[in-house]
Amino acid sequence: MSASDLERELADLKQTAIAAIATAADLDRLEQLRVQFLGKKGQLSQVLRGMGKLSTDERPRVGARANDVKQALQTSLEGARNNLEAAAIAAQLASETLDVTLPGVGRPLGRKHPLNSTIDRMIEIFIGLGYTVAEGSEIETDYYNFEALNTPPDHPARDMQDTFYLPGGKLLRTHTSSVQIRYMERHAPPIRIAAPGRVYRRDTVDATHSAVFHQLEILSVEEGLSFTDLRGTIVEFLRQMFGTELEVRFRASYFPFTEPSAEVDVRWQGKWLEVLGCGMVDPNVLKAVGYDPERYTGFAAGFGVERFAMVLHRMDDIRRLYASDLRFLRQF
Ligand code: 2NL
Repeated sequence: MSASDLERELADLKQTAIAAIATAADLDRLEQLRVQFLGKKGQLSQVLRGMGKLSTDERPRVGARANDVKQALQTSLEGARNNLEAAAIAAQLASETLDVTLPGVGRPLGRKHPLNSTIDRMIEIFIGLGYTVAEGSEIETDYYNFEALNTPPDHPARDMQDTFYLPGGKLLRTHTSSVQIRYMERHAPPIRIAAPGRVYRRDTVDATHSAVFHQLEILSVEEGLSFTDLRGTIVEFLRQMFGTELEVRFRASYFPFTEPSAEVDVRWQGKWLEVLGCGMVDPNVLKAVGYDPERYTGFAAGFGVERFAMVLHRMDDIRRLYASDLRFLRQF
């Protein structure tokens, strides 16, 4: 092949290659074209192989032309690659575009159930009075629910606290006193604890009774505690709960685990309303957990959480608290 034939071939190669590169639809196709034209066995190499037969004065000229073609193709390939990459990014951006002006998906905030907010309010007050929160299992043994609380099997108070019995002698706790018994077994006096939680009674359900309800009990044991300390604690708690001007009345009562015992009423909307029971811890209870009743005295009180929630929010029926009716619950 003559030098001019080779030069024509180079010119043709340049033209076809640039046309093909310009129409490449993607990067894979572009790589194919690069191999086809510039690869080791590509078309440019083939043309260069024909240069061996040229004379020494023709060779540099044709060689320079070949280099020009090579550079033109490289420039063209690079430009095409840049364009295709930019187009790919633009396409991805377009397909993933978010319209930030669209209205969002509403995620309404929940709120505390009125029973939990009542428990929280009660606990806050007792924490302010130096109490620690203690919790425990809803499944208990007869010992921790009754016997350690001075309530042996034949005790008449068992009738009022009949509960749900489980296989293996277990039962559902009738008060959170069992948590306090377990706490005393593990801690030496002085102690001050508040035990909130769910409790159970075998009870017929009506507007003011539920077989499942909530209680908060407090217990304080140390040297020298008297009924005065109990009274001061209860009055302070009730004033923080209901208001500073509150009238409070203590009436003598009976519980198996306290002696003496009292029930407490508050003057609320013109009527005396019973809100809790309390008393000095019976020495038998202290003995059962290994405390020395000659050295230590204690007081305890039990509050019905539903009772407090109903009085504070003027609810007419305890069952509303368990019905999960948002039209009702959203009010609190
Ligand atoms: C009520 C009021 C009360 C207690 C609970 C208690 C707990 C221990 C020791 C002594 Cl560990 N007492 N709790 C005391 C008096 C009243 O609850 O109406 N209960 C049926």
